[in-house]
Amino acid sequence: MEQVFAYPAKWWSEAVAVWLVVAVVIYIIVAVPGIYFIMKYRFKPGEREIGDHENHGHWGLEALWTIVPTIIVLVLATYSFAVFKKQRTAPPDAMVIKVTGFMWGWETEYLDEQGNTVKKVLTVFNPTSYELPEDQKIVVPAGKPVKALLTSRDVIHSFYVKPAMITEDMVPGRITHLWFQINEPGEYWIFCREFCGTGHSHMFAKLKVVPPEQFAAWLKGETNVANRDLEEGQNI
Ligand SMILES: [Cu+2]
Repeated sequence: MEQVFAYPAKWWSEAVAVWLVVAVVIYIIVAVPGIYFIMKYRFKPGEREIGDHENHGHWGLEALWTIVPTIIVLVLATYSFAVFKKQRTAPPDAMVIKVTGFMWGWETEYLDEQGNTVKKVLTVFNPTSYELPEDQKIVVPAGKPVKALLTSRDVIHSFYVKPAMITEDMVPGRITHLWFQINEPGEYWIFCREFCGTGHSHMFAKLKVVPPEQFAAWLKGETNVANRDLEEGQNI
């Protein structure tokens, strides 16, 4: 079976491929005869001048080029709406986090089923580096859907999970949401995707995707690699 790297990235990539193929095929069908007809029927003095001939159209052709594009539009619209619904609706077993953006950083809360915060990660502003200490990384389990509730403390930010190809505005006073799933453990970028002031270019976070057992241990605080690293870092 094909190994899927991330959702909804997979569906976006498929949708782009579908639209691209349809667009290129239509372009060729329209442009090639178009160029041919421009050449063949171009104006030549004494030939095919006004009044030379009369054309009453062709009902079959008219019907064909009305019905076929209508079908294409309906198919694309239905397919695209299905993709939209899938990427918008988090699977029921999704783990929930809440991310609050601020000038300039992120506060990530891990919520239990009752909506209580069980762990918090604060990613603070660093204008001089694109590295992050371990305990400022947003940790999530690999192969599990994650629903992120989003808001902001000041201006509008945007939470962009690069490997999952998904972004959503963080608006003060409002909770927006997105969901993603990354199947391959690793470290990935998160960026703010809405210009939010002079620190915007350093408003990033790292998404650390780990195997589920490792995530469970991290959440319980059994292996808080994070704090240990920070202490070591502070000693340097
Ligand atoms: Cu921002």
